[in-house]
Amino acid sequence: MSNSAPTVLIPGWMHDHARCLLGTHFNLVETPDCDVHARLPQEIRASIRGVACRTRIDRQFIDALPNLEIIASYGVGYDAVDAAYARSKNIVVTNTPDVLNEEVADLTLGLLISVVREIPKAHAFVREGRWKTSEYPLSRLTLRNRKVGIYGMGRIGRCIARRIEACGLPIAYYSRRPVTGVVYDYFPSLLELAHAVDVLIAIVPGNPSTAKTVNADVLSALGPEGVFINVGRGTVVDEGALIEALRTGTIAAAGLDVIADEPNVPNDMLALDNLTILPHIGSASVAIRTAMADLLARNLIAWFQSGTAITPVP
Ligand code: A2R
Repeated sequence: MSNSAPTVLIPGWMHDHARCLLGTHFNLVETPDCDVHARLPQEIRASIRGVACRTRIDRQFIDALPNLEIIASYGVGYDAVDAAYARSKNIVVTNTPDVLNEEVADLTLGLLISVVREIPKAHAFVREGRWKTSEYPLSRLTLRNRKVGIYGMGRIGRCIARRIEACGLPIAYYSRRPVTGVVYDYFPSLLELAHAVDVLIAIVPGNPSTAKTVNADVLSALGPEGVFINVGRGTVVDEGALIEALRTGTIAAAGLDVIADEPNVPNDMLALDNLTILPHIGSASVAIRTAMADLLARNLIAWFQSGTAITPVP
């Protein structure tokens, strides 16, 4: 790489496809973590104009890089990046939206059906050789005659809704404002939505405005036949309230692809028979993670070629 190429820092893990693509356009500096103050001398820090990351990026990190122009974050959720502080310093933040919409929606439908029809338990039943001696018990729950509420009718929420429509189920949603062109019933609060449905799917970003919004009141409104699915961010849920609701039958069952403190699953969650937990695999296929890596790298390339990023966050 020529000396005149911009320098891009990769703090911590990065997808190999992104690293290869970035290596053909930029001088790369790699560190094992975000402690750039301790890891890099001042002249190297001053040379860094871009960051490609999947780690927490806080004020201290941003302040350590005086000539930083762009932070390209891997994933659609960018709650790990202090985007407001970056904006205040005229640093662009990009994420990787859209390329993962259908993949996350596929996983959501799979998780919903798994929870309701007990697919993981039925699989374990066969594996354990129990089919030879007994029939698997009928599932207490069914998807039939349910109404599905979607908390967050954004890019992924709309892809989930299309799949729910194909299941023949009515849909309602809550976001802070009705979405133009979306025909499903709109509710102006999460609590009202929860009262009106018996499946609630959360697909909102993790940030202070959504923190612990799925709380005891919302779960109680969902009701004893209620099923809760979370494929957005774990911070959206009051996990203590969810555990209690599942333990006491306030709701019937839940499926989580995300928890608040990944990968540390609370023991109280693991003990619940009516909770299915996945290890945050919504977008986790080889093809889609490569597409996300590609978009991350193309954001940095576009920025340094034209001064405009492809997918800056709002
Ligand atoms: O409220 P709006 O009109 O901004 O609608 C967005 C909604 N949303 C909220 N709804 C209620 N209360 C809030 N405090 C709130 N904050 C955001 O979530 C919009 O309908 C939806 C987010 O849609 P998108 O920005 O298109 O995100 P996308 O690509 O669907 O991904 C959603 C999240 C990511 O942020 C990751 O955390 C996860 O899924 O992968």
